[in-house]
Amino acid sequence: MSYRTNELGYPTDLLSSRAVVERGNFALIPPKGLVKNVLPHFDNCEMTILSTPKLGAGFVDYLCRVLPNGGNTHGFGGNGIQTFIYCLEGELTVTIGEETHELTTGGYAYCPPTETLKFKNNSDKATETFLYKKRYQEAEGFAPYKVIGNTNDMEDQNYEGMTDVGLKDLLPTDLNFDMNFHILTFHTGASHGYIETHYQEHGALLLSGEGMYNLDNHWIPVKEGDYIFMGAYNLQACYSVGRNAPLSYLYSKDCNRDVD
Ligand code: UGY
Ligand code: MN
Repeated sequence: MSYRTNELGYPTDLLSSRAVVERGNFALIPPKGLVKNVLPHFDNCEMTILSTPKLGAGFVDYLCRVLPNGGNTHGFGGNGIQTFIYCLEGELTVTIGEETHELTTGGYAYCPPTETLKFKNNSDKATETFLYKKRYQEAEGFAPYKVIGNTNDMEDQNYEGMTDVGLKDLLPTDLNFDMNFHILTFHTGASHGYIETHYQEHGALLLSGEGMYNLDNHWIPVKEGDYIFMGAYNLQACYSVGRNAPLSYLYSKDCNRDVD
């Protein structure tokens, strides 16, 4: 059985869920309610679809558990679709164009819209990944390029002058890119300085910790493993209660482009 039961055999998670879905505005999706999907060309991969245009997002996020020998060797993205993969845990061999790269935990690869992203798990354990795709918004004179990195090798920068909030930019901040991935880390008691209200969208995966997130003026408890979609103009801010770890999340943000 893949769900928890009480002593009478009754499913304990049937009576309530922390999930909140306000289409086009925001969604909090805790791990309990997620389901696995089978998708073409993702062989031996357990796929979970998160944000999609049906929710109001201009991008698609997924969780992808790559079983040993599994992967996507056909190619994900391309033809105007840029892609990104983040290795949450484990090892993965990624190929973009002619070149191959080994990702370990914290490693990531950005694949420009002119190429496809291929990956394979050559290890003997499952590899947990987070995947993203979005149509690239062209701007004359600019073109994005492949980026490979590992967040464990990167220093936190002070976020908006706060010493207890750290920021990592995973992609270059130049105009060749129409989006970026970041990691924000709030130490115990730290918070945003104000409630953001902006046009840009986010898909955020909580990597560690716990806290309270203001989503459109609903203060919602959140913790490691939760996924949050924040649509355009969704009011947003959080603070960390960080009893065991800082509140840290990986998130995407569109940037550097005028409105169509
Ligand atoms: O970059 C951002 O907009 C980010 N500070 N938003 C967020 O954390 N909800
Ligand atoms: Mn924001």
